[in-house]
Amino acid sequence: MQLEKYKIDEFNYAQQAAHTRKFEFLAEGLSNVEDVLQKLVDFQIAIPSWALGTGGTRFGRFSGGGEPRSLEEKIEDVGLLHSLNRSCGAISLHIPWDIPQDYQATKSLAAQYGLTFDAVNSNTFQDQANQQKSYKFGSMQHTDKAVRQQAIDHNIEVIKHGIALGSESLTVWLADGSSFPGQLNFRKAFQNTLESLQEVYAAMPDNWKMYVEYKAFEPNFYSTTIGDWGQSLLLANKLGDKAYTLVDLGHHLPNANIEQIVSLLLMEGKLGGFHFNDSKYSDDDLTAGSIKPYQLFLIFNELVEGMDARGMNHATDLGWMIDASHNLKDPLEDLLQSVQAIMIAYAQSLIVDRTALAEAQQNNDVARAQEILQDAFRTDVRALVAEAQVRAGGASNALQLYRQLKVRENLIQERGLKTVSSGL
Ligand code: LRH
Ligand code: MN
Ligand code: MN
Repeated sequence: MQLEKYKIDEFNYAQQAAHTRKFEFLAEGLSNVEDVLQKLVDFQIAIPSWALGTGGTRFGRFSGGGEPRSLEEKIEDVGLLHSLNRSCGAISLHIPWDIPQDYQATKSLAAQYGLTFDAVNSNTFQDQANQQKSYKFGSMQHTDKAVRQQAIDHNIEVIKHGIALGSESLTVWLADGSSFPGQLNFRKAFQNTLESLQEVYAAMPDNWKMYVEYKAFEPNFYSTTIGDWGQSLLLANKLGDKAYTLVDLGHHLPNANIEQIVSLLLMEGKLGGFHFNDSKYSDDDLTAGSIKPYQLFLIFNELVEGMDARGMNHATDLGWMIDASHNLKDPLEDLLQSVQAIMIAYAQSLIVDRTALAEAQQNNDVARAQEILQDAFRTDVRALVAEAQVRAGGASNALQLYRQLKVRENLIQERGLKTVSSGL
């Protein structure tokens, strides 16, 4: 489905009076509006190719219809999202769920929609049909060198796909671990993982980054070999300058202080990227900002503070991605909501009075420090985000326009009601 620009312009025109009123009221109270707007325009969040179809749980899956049936249709879906909000200009592929057949054609299709290829993701947590060795007892940690080699070769293959598409990073998430005490020698598992990663690292071009993603538990329930940011950082440090820790918001034990983790990883120059989602219990993969919006804001507050302190470019120096799953909602609607929640948290963190906050911290003025943060968090910045997206060529309310244009109904017409997208 093509989304013509005039439809966005017509929509914005109809909304203009109401939007301008809200924006001007908000802008009046801010000292750095133009700077914030430019940062919001520049900020892009990658969409994972596996989040475009209905996910599921191990108990069931209820397809919503009109799901993308191919990589081309996935690119088309991300293109739709990007033309609506101008904030998701990249797609992230999971191999072998999505294998490009013709690199040039895939690249030029993406370019038509203004999309680039973000991190490529390897998959050694499932056995594929034509696979020689099984990952049942792990991949890079495995006791059998042949299994480890298979995992290494797969990752090198993924890098090759990425190079051909113009990606510049590899995300490695391993399901490796153990489900029962005694099953694993922790030290050997870690050493095997390190050695395997070293071989993959050596195959990466110099301008590439490796993101080492950690996760506390699942699918293993006793130990995970890269289970927390300490284990990931240890690996990243041993691997070298091109290796970083990747934070997925759903991968922590309950009540973890993720904003503090972010701050220290930034301090060490070892924060690589993000997988955004939200959760009530653990890796629920819910819409970003839907359960704990204050936490999302506090994380962005540390990101902005830490990146500014190191002179980093917010838009380009870290990898930003959504990693979510949709069991109930239309995946495209859900992704629009996630992007918006991320943009709102980012905008709020950009309007924090940093000088006043530093002063309050220096003076141990706890109440004042809290007020400063909550002032920003309680500011309704939606018109600011909308203004940035309109300036970038998007709609002032992407979700509303998505519904108005009956995008899902059109996709069902085109693709059918019973479609199944590859992924989780
Ligand atoms: C693991 C994870 C990881 C995978 C994705 C499908 O829970 O977050 O990033 O690649 O989900
Ligand atoms: Mn993830
Ligand atoms: Mn996850």
